[in-house]
Amino acid sequence: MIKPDAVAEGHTGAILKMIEEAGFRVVAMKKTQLTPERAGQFYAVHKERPFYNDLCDYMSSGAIVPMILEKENAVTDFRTLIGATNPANADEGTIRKLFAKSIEANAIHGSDSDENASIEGSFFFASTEQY
Ligand code: DGI
Repeated sequence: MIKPDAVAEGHTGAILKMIEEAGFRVVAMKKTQLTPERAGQFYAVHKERPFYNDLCDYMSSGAIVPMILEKENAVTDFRTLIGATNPANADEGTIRKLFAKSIEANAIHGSDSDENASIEGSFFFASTEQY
């Protein structure tokens, strides 16, 4: 998911180019916006964290571009491509190093397991939107 800061600043195309050049196939993609309630559902795992309310406000502050991506070792390879959560710790050449503004407005989300990728894919896309 390309996050509100990166979409608002016009980085969607550049990020998509990096994703495709890294060998990922786009199975589904759209532009949409979350309500704070839906952002809260998406990040429910962080409900008890001190940054949860700010995260929900930020994630619903503008348009996002969710995608389902396919590749061998997709979860691991995508997390390598996006870099560390805090852009200050992200490796050179990663999406977060290039485009993230802060630990919260960090440009992009990637699922952390195959199981969560499936859950998060279904959160945004019907099966008839996946090709
Ligand atoms: O999987 P990640 O997005 O790399 O990281 P995560 O699942 O640990 O956290 C989800 C999001 O929550 C992260 O992209 C940005 C936000 N976040 C995580 N840790 C902090 C944070 N936001 C703030 N303000 N402070 C944090 O320590």
